[in-house]
Amino acid sequence: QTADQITTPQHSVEGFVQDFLRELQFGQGMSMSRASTNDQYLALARTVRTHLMSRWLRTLDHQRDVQAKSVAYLSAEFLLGRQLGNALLATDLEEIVEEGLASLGIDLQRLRSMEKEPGLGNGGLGRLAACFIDSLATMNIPCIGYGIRYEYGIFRQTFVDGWQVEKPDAWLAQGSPWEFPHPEAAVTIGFGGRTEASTVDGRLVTRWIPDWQVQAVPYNYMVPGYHNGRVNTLRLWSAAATESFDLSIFNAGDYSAAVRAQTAAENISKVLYPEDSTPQGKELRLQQQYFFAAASLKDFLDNVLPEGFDLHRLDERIVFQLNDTHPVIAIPELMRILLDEKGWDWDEAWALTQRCFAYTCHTLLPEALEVWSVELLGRLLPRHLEIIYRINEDFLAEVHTAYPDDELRVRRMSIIAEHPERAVRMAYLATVAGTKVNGVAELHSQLLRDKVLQDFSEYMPEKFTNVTNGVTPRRFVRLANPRLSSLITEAIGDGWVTDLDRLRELEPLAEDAEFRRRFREVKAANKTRLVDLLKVRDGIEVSPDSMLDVMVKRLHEYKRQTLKLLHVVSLYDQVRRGDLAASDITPRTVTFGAKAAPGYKMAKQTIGLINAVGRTINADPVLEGRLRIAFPANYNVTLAERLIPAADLSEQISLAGKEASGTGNMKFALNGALTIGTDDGANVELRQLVGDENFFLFGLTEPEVAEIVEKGYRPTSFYESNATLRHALDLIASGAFSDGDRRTFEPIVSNLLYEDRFLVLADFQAYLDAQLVVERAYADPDAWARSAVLNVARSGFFSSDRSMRDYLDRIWHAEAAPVPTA
Ligand code: 26W
Repeated sequence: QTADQITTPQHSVEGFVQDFLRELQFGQGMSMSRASTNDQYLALARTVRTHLMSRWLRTLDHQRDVQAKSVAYLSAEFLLGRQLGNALLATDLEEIVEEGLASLGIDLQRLRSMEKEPGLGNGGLGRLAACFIDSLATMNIPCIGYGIRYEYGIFRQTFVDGWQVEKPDAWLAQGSPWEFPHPEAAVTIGFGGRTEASTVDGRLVTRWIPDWQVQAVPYNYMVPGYHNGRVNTLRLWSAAATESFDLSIFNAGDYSAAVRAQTAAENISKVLYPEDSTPQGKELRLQQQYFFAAASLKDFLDNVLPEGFDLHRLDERIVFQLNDTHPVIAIPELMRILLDEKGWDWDEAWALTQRCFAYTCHTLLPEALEVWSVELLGRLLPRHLEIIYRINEDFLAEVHTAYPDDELRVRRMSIIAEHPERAVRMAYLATVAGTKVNGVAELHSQLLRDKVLQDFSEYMPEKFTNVTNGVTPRRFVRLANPRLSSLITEAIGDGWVTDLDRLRELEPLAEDAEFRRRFREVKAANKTRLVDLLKVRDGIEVSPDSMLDVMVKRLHEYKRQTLKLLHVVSLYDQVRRGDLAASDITPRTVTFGAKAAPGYKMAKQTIGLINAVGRTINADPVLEGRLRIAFPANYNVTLAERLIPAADLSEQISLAGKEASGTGNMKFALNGALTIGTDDGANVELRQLVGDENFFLFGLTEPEVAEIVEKGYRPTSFYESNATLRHALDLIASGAFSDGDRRTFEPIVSNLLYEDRFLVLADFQAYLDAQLVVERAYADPDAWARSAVLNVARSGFFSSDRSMRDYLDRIWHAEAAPVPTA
């Protein structure tokens, strides 16, 4: 039976109600009267997904028929967010479903709130992957996302006495209607063991004999394009014990050992590593990386490519995009397949491999660049280590020829680091093997070329390029901000949802008083919606009449949540001292959302401090109605979708030269918040687009930072010369926020005073000054609204559709393949 013969469900209220009731009874096994809200949600999800199914099958058939080039996006993280809303949007079912459910006395919003978001990512990198696959589907580009189906995603954050306590995220526990397991399509992945060289017909052949294996079971997810009939696939791998492995032990009579082996195998996809930017070098993490990289390659070569396909032309059919270094082990894996399994010679295999991969770097922090010790890599993947050695040997010989008198340079460029231990530099491997290396914002790409990978960019400048990040307007405007979406659509039509540059057409409306009034109404309504949510979700009371000042992102020193906090503490301190009348403070709610990596001490301390300051300030009657801190726990995609549309002020205050891009910055601007920010990451491009007068810039520039650090930075000099700063720091040190206990936050204070790697103290005064400019601007709500409208109108560049266009033009060279509608 072909996809065309499959009947599509009816796109009508009556049809939907029938399908829903059928799912509830025959799928879920529940009558209307006995069904729980979760039963109803599951039945709804299954009903909605049937609408995507025929498109999915048709997409697959079409792919097989036209054989267009595909993009394989390899990523250890896909931070998808909830699926239901997106599926309703893609299928244009929102209104039908809302009406149909209402006729049964069911509230759609209530069912939506049942969905646990798949938190299969840490932050920016994982969310970017999710935005990219959304855009590719919407742009009709054949793409398959490959990753890991973690049984536990990013931990659920709770606060106990203001300190972060992590709880497991059992996102699969209540059923997962959006995934399709395919145990019959599992592939076997080997680990450990040894290699064996022999001569066959006068040729040297090497074989890898692994000593243990696991099964990789694919789980498919639908990635629907917006209103275009395409549904791409996201394939996430889950680990399971191999049958033969179990059986051998079982036959030996040790049943318990067999079960233990099963558990060991399943550990590989058990949990997402919650470290963001600080690789731990853990063996299990390398297992995860090889597990999904190898399964994905094998899947593509054996199952996606048509039978009998000539592998020499592989690069005409696929490009493997490496999302940071996590999947880079796929490079020696492809070499191994071509050399050891297909019998190619080295040059042939290497030439092809170099055409099939491209690498995106997402960081600038030297400590975030992943290395794997030779000892570990050799133990877990002995054949891959041999291949990496050979790649390095050939490459260094080439470099030596190019720079015969520069032995130092040759050593610097080695894929194998010698100190502090012998280790493989994954970023170097990716750079040497890939067609292209890209940074994620103009400044970041420049710094990659000039600093992090300088030797490489000098040797092969043509490989280096930039693709500035973007975010999907479907989820982050259309779904998250229905009121703003309606206002925009009313003004310029709905074409902006897939062509975000058209937001430019709003520019003249910034001068239209009536439009500004309605824009402010939208913002106010979004705030009220958020205030209601925070009350129910966290028991936090927020005034809808204050400026909503928002800093949401992972907790990291370079992002400088402490700078934001010092601003709040100094306002509080000035009021306490009588230097500032509380009535002169612009009413603000400073809202934080941030998870700290569980092992990151300083970050967890900072969370404790934010909550402690919040407890004190929020209880102070003098500041009532003037200054509040809100710190809802467990910031995630779902909360972001509510918070961002309500924000007035977006905090993007990383130390210049440290934030590769940022993507939250884009989401806020598109939802009409103004940004206070440093000249860092994509802020640079944002400010150029929206105009200096609509952006609150402050702080050192990257070259200034480099110079200060070069000369020797002394944070105490700022402490000594700035009384406001001194008072704020002293107040924290005095125990004012820790029941008089001076030790509680001592590590934060001494870190700032004696180390301050990210120049918080150096930028403090500039930040305070900029906040005064913010207050003056906010005092004129109509002028503020004009700037906010201009931010929306001029940020269309930050659509991930545009990012995809750039990747297609500069790196992938793939084309749209529209799926014919039935
Ligand atoms: C544990 C090792 C490790 C190392 C780096 C884990 C995760 C990383 C990521 C590269 C960190 C990350 O998410 N980087 C962010 O990527 C976003 C998307 O490009 C950028 O917008 C952020 O600026 C960057 O910090």
